[in-house]
Amino acid sequence: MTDTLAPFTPPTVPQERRIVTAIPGPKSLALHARRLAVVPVGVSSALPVYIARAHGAIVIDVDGNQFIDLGAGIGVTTIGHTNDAVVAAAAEQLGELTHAAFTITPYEGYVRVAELLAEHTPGAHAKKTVLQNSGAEAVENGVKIARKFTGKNGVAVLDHAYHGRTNLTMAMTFKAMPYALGFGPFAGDIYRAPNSYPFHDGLSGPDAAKRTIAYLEKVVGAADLACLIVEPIQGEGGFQVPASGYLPALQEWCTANGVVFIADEIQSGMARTGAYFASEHFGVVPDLVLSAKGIAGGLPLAAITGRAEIMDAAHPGGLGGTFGGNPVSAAAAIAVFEQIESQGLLAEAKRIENILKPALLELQKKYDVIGDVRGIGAMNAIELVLPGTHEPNAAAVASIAAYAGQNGVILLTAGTYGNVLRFLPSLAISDDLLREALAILDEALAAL
Ligand code: PLZ
Repeated sequence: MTDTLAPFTPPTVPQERRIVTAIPGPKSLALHARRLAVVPVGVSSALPVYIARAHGAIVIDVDGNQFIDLGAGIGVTTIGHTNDAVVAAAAEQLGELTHAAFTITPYEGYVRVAELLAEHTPGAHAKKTVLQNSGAEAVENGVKIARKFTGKNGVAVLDHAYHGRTNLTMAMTFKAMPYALGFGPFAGDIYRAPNSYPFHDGLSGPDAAKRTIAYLEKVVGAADLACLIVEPIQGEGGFQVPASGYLPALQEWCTANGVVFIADEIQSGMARTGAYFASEHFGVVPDLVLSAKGIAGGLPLAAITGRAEIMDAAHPGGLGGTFGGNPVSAAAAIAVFEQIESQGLLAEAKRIENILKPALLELQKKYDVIGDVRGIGAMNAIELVLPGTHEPNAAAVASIAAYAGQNGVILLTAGTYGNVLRFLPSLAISDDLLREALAILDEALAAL
């Protein structure tokens, strides 16, 4: 064993699109054949090109194809793939302390992440944070804490919500296929209420909130509700941006009725929308904020951050987990916060919106399959319809996503009806790469 580590030099990844084989290429096809023998079909891949490395906004597959990544690993590598500062912080931490189990012997990184979240989540009140490994675990723990604090059981969620794949979170997620079908029995005491979906319901924020609240009061009643959990901008469900005034009205009702108001910011948070958390755009200060995905630049980490008095409701030993707040993930998260500040990354989300939004609105004028353009910052989407209607057009979405993949652009779909294309590029994407990807989208629309 040597006592010094060789300095780690990340491989260079030119920030350009380059397709050199059929998609998938021969090496990807060979890997796919191996995978089919040992990985169950339940785990599927939208674009089965096998990725070798990535940096910034470009991923390279094993055949040497370079893709413009508009998905960022489902909104995870928000500050860019293999961000240098994240890689350096994680590499250094890996050699110092890889694991200790915070519930056995604590370490500073966990505490520092909690301090940073207290500072950057909405509201100036005293806050505390529990760290976990995945978004679904953050949701699970948010619900646990809200139940313990209120002494109540009911959990309210919204139509089109996505909260995860564990038993509780499957029950909280709207879309049964593929997330829940056949995987029951499911957790009880979950109540689903209509959301605000301006393109389809045409309701003002206050009217949509009135409908949500009336529903919750009738089907369960605030006296039995521990929490209401909302995604400020819905993710998997289709990037629904609620009408103005909707979320504040829900929050007000929660506060007046002893219901913990939880923002699932797992997809919308951590600089994605040009604010640390999307709640800020809507003027709400959630009791609990859930983060994951973008928080650690690609390493697994999730957090439940909330009002100190709510977070302290759980008794000592009531919260935890072996890996939660792992030192390497925590070091990466600290680097992510540092990068957001030092590189002014919140403004980068706005820069992306300023290119994406007008371009998508132009495409909407050109192609009548685009029913709606919506989103904030680097979290935008188009909803595809049968022309002249509000009926979902999943076939068009599938064919556009496939065309994009064939032409070197990773483009994610979403939506309860599979008829939404979402744009979640990393904040590191250049104007030129973004415009190039939009040109491919234009071609894909023309080819329909
Ligand atoms: N809440 C708002 O977006 C994860 C799911 C990908 P985990 N979304 C991507 C898939 O097909 O499994 C998500 C989310 C919101 C919770 C979650 C769950 O986060 O880290 O996937 O558990």
